[in-house]
Amino acid sequence: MGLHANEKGLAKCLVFITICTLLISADTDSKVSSDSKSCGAEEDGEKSGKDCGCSALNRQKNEDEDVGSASKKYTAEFNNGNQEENEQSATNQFVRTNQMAFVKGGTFTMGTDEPVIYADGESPARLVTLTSFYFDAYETSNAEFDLFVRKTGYVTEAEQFGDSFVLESRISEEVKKDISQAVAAAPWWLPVKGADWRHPEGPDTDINDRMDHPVIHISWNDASEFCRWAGKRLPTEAEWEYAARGGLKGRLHPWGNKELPKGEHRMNIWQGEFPITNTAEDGYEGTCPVTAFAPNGYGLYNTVGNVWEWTSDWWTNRHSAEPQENPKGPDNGTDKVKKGGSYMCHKSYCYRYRCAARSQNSVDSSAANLGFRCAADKLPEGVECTNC
Ligand SMILES: [Ca+2]
Ligand SMILES: [Ca+2]
Repeated sequence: MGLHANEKGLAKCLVFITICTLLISADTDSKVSSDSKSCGAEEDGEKSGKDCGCSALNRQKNEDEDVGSASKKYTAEFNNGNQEENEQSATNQFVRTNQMAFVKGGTFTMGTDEPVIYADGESPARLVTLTSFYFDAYETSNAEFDLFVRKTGYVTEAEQFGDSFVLESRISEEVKKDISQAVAAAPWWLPVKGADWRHPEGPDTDINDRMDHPVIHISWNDASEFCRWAGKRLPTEAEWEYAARGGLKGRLHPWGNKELPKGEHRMNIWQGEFPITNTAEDGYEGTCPVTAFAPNGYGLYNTVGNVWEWTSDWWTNRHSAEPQENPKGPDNGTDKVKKGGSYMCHKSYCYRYRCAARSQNSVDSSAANLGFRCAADKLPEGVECTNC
């Protein structure tokens, strides 16, 4: 029961009006209000500090739910030890993308003294010294996550909660008509029942033709569990940023300062008017294969853009300007830091596809633009090093 062209136009107008209304009304919310103030701190008066809803997707706390308990993390089948059949059926038809690059330690300037989104804690610039580490060359793909699930029976938090956030324009009309709530500060996000890593836009979608795309709808807890299984760990924020900078000093992006060097797209972000039109000039409306676009100086693909990537650090937006060695973030907190921005980022709403940019979510949050990659102190057995 599709909408006619005129109705579609009307629907778009209504969506836009609703968004404007909600954005204005969201100013009464203290969090959004403080973010909005950051817009005033921008040098060029662009709208880039508007909250894109990046951090608005935290799950509501429900004391009655015990989703995170260990017994629920793995299917009953696996809890009962019946895993042989699943391991045998593990698919080998996809080229493994679990390679890691050796990132030689050193001292770099983390953050920036020219923050674009001040409230995110992008400043101050501080000298950080890191020990050498290994870093996944690619975002974790659906194929890699599928292997993990087949071998362990792991059940993600989105599957346990029964829903996850999806961009409104990517949801089918059929699924959309059953959704009544939205995120006040970011109404283009809708909670979709049955959306999870296997069903990225809801129960009527699948990943069959996206096995080489990054796995999405992955919570911080899920990502940590995967990395541990792979003999790896999540990177610290400092490691992520050092790796993403690829050896360049003080640049906006992993390749330099220009968003389109020589007119060439170097990452998967949003072109057009967010969230109404997505022209996909970079070739991708949603996620792209983890191998797409040129790598940075350290041989790392899609650090900025494509999907946000979890780090191990708890969130704070206050940092000391003093030099630090192997910083790991605050001892505790409510949210974890994510880096890199995603295919939904546009300069007008979410100018966060910069090395120094950052955002946060709670550990059980998941969304259609949130993934991860792992780091390691030692190269795990069976993992190829791309530059050793
Ligand atoms: Ca794109
Ligand atoms: Ca990324």
